[in-house]
Amino acid sequence: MDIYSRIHEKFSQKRKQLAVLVDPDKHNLSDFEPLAKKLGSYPIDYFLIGGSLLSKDLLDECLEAFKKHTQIPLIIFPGGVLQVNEKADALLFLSLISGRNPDLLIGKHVESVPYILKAQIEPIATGYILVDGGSITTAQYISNTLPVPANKPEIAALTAKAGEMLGMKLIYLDAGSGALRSVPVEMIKTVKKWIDIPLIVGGGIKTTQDLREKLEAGADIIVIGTALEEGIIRLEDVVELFQ
Ligand code: 1GP
Repeated sequence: MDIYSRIHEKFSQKRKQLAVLVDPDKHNLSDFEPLAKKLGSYPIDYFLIGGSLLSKDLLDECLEAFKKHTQIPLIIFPGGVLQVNEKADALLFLSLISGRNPDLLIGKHVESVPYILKAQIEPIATGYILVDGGSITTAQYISNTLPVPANKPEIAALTAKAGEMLGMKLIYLDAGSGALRSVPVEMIKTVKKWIDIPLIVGGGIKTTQDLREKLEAGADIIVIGTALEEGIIRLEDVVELFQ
């Protein structure tokens, strides 16, 4: 079964899904094997691997270790064309629909086609909406776009609906990695009312209480990275919310 079918099947069954973000840039080469073994022992639905800016060129080694030590699907969360890699199972084919940067709406996609075909990985069309999380994140800076203001849920909802109408298969509301404030519950509830496709929420989630509120508000898939990496939240407590 392809990865999107798997996502959609669980979504149809109203089962909440957990994706753990692994940013290769935040680790050293020797970290990957033990990290993959450790994380791979938990009931995680997907690994999202990538980042807005990779300064160390360790994506390939990271994917290699996770592929070797886990059965959990590996989905690339790309910051650019160079992050297409055949060791992954799928790739979020992100269109930054909250922004007005044509390169991130279609330009990079055109450039990446030969690499995706060669790598034979599944592109999953995703409407990516950056939400203001209280500070400028790497994603905002690198994408050179304005995020949706946190107190404007209706902008996020219409943007998400437009993405769905354009044929996108997922909507991702992201406050950006390490955001000061996560996506507001009110915005999740509003977006959820407007769309019929799975909703991913991530960025700045630091407590299980916050995570639970996101799930209750309507998030179908939660992405968490920084709080796990920094030991602010325990993976044991996170996975419990998805059982
Ligand atoms: C970032 O949504 C992801 O794009 C995860 O964010 O690292 O803040 O958990 P965190």
